[in-house]
Amino acid sequence: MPAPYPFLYSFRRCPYAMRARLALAASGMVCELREVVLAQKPQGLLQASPKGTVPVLIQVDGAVLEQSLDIMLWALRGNDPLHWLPGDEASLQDAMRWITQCDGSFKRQLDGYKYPQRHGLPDGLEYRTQGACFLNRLNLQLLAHGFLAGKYAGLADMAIAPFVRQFAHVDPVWFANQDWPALQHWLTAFETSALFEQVMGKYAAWHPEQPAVMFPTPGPTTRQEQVLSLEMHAALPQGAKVAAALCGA
Ligand SMILES: N[C@@H](CCC(=O)N[C@@H](CS)C(=O)NCC(=O)O)C(=O)O
Repeated sequence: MPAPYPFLYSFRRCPYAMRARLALAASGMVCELREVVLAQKPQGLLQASPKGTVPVLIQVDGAVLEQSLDIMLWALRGNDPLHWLPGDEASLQDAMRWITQCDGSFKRQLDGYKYPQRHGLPDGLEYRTQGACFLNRLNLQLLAHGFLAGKYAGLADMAIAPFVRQFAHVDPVWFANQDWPALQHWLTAFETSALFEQVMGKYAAWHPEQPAVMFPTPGPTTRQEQVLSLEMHAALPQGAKVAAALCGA
């Protein structure tokens, strides 16, 4: 008999798992959440996806999605009430370019900044400087448009914000002191959103005997989230709006 719901193997603090949960919560596609301890991965996860990373989503027919972006696209193609999916091919390619940069060079810089000792370095400052280039570009895009996706938050914003959050949290004082008003505002709006709260619930590590934990838990209505998006745009700092105008937004 097929499973009644997809299973999502997830890890609360993993930015890839966060982006998957964000899309699932936005879409309302219900699944059974299995919180993973990375040091003790469940057999079911490794059988479905031997590469052993999270998130992994197992659909009711047994098909396996083992990349966070694929899980986002699957959820949003199933239901996209917040219109996160880009409306045309060119916008989708734009979003994919941002996400590819985030998952490639920026993720390496983030890891080097967080864990310099793994690279034999006394500190992560060189990686921080490199990562700041990507953040500068994000800030300019946000100044010009409000969101990476344009006027409202979309796929690129939600795929990338969890990684920017990690970068900011390495040294919050340094991050706050950078001249990135739009980026700082965007990140604060993300971290204080009802949607973020909804996807950051804490769960004990999954074990096979436990009752199913369903995700998403009831959260903000579509309408509330849309209002939030509007507020996020309207609340851009004055300087950012002027700069956005100058950039031709
Ligand atoms: N390309 C994968 C990357 C996922 C990934 O690297 N997840 C990390 C956690 S943030 C992981 O599971 N690492 C395996 C481990 O630490 O054992 C995706 O987009 O889903």
